[in-house]
Amino acid sequence: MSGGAAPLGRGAGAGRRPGHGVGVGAAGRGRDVVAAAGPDASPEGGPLPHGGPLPDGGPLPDAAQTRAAAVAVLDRNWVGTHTVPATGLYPHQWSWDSAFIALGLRHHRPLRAQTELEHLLAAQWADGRVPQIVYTGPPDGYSPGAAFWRSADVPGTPPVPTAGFVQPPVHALAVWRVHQADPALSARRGFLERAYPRLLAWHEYLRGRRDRGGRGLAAVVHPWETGMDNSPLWDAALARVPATPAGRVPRPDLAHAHAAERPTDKDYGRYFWLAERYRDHGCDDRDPGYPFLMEDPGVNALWAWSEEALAEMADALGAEPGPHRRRAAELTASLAGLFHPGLGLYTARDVRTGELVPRATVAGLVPLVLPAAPHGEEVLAAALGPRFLGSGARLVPSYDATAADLDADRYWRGPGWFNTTWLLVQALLRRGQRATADALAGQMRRLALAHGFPEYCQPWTGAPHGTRSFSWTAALVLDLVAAGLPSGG
Ligand code: 9WN
Repeated sequence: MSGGAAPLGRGAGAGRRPGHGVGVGAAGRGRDVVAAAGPDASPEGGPLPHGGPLPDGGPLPDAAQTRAAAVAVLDRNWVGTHTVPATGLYPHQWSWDSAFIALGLRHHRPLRAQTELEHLLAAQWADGRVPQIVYTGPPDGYSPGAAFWRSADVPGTPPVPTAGFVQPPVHALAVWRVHQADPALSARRGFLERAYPRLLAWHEYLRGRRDRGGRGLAAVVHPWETGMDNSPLWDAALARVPATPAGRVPRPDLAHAHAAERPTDKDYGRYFWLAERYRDHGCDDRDPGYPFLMEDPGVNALWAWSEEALAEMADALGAEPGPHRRRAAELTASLAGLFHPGLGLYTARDVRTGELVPRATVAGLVPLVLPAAPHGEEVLAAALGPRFLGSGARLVPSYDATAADLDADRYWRGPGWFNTTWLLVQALLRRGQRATADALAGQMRRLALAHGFPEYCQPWTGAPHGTRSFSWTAALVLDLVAAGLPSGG
């Protein structure tokens, strides 16, 4: 085990690398003591065997104590109709956050879980899109806010102000699991009956308006739509996008999180330019000159998984499940087009150039949630190998541990997130990899409780980053505890 500090000789915050087997007991050593490794270094012991253990994380905190702490976060962030991701940094309702939050809330307060999803779905646009953000908090609490989007000016928008973009379609999965948590309550309230047609329209929007590449996959029009804002997957495409000058881009986020952990001003200038262009074209997806169109493996895999959930719902409602099963299978098969043979995992395709982006990110592992994903064994090996868990990470790194431009502290360019780690736990369970799923679930529970449910962590030291009391961290930990993960916990 390496334990000493090793300066990296690059810019502060850039390129921090995992040490050999850093993991257990490394939490608390601090963010500057991660050992350096050369660009070609691979962690001691190489890739984990399938089902092999992650570093032992020490004793597991008590389940009842964990549950109580997670519930306290969710109760604090509940605002009567939905849960904010975090007070301060994210004071409105976010789309995929609410789906993850509902997955945890269902164990604690099923009525609240239903209400959470209903509040989001009530903000659906007439064209079927479920918006990235429903603005309900203070007008100047987040940027871009309701005044930026002026959604009321667009025909077919709901009475409540929303963003024009969307986020990954994990909602049908959430609705189905929330229903299953309390079918009697769901039946009494007509929860499933009311949600199902909205989910159909949502998936129809993706199919009808977003298959911009003609390959049967949805394209995103902004990094925010993937939920993985500053992932290295977007760098090359963003480089073609003009930037709104920094003076016109408010950054209230920097009052709540350290600038070294958030996207840069340069990124934000381009995010705003794209958002302004999209808004100024009436949020119409047919803008022919729009410069950013990407097929993301995470978004499309979650869509396929949600399509499977729609089939279950159709069955329960006496509707026809067959079309959903077919679409789930077609979507899953279409993911083959995003497989990068050199990296051995999925990546994004730039619809404008037709090229696959040669970067290994956690989005490329998300299709593992689909048992029939093409190249599944290879991608599983990548997940367990030196770029990800085989690096000794405690949460799945958001970016390739062996990449020269890894930044272990900055948002989606290295840190481990609890939702993507939870997704990998689900994938491992669906693939019979119980031991590894247990080990990851244990790390999630330890880090969440030790650090007050952080937004994300340095994956090798476990040092917490971003905001604290983050709702989906609490909700997904609650889900693990309810599912008895890790085994015997
Ligand atoms: C932009 C709310 C959201 C998450 C995203 C995460 C972050 C927003 C931001 O916070 O994105 O949507 O301001 O950075 O990247 O996944 O949904 O928690």
